[in-house]
Amino acid sequence: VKNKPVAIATWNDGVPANQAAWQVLSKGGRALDAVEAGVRVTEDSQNCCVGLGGNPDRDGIVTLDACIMDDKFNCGSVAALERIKHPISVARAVMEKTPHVMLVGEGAQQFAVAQGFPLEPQTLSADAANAYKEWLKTSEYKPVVNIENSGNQKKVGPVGGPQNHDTIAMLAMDAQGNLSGSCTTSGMGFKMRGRVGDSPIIGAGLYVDNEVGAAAATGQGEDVIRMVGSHTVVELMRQGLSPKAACKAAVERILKIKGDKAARDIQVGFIAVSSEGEVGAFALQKGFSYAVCDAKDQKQLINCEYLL
Ligand code: SD4
Repeated sequence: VKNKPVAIATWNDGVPANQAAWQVLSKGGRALDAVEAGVRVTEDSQNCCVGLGGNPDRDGIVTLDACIMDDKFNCGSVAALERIKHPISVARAVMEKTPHVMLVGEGAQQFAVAQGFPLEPQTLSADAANAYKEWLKTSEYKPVVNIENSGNQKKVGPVGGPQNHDTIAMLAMDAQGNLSGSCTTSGMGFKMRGRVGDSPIIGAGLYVDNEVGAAAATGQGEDVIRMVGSHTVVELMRQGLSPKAACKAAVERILKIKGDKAARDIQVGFIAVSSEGEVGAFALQKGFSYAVCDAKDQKQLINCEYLL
């Protein structure tokens, strides 16, 4: 018997996001609608590191990445999108209303505006403005391991932003047993202008194969891209691994590629759900939390197991 409906999302922000997803899932709605509605909550919250409230690039401009994938291999993505509040919904519009999978930069913004998304002012949230001011003192790009213990948000990071991660990824299975996933981020703070991470890359930040399962990533995007993280997790599940074991094996691969020493400077976390509705996750380092929501309990927040 499948455990459905179910939603799993990254970090502490996954809890309120899951609850918005649950509004859709508990009424028999589609997983696709649930994962969009869920992460829109996080994109909306100005004091969080996702969406327009997130940290800017090193030129002081917030650029957003997002992608979405449904149960039929339909997918849509935007990268380096500026001044649009809900990149996840633009990604969905790319999926549903264009012949393409991915739009970037100016073209993505043009498309969003043509679709009726309001163009927001180019400003920084108070937290991001402070963080940027601090960062300018050294202007050193040095990402720090993402940490967020449940119930105890540590103010760590290159510049002490409100939380030192900037992504939410969500996977859901609906009452029909279909899977979908979403991922949205402002990317690594103080990145080079034009830098795109794993989050909007189908296969890296997110992958869904309805017959096998779905996976998503958070953490150092460059290291997720080079081993095509989320697709790797799904393929490991296809070989029979449980969601947690598949996430762990993918993290082990990152450790092998990076080597012991360099791996200590990064964080990567994967979440996964199987086609049976079993959920699991694994992280490289301590401090990754994820949220699970099902009929039993809609507010589970779990400190993820880790390798190092
Ligand atoms: C990126 N994967 O842009 C994102 C960052 C992230 O929590 O997940 N932060 O590389």
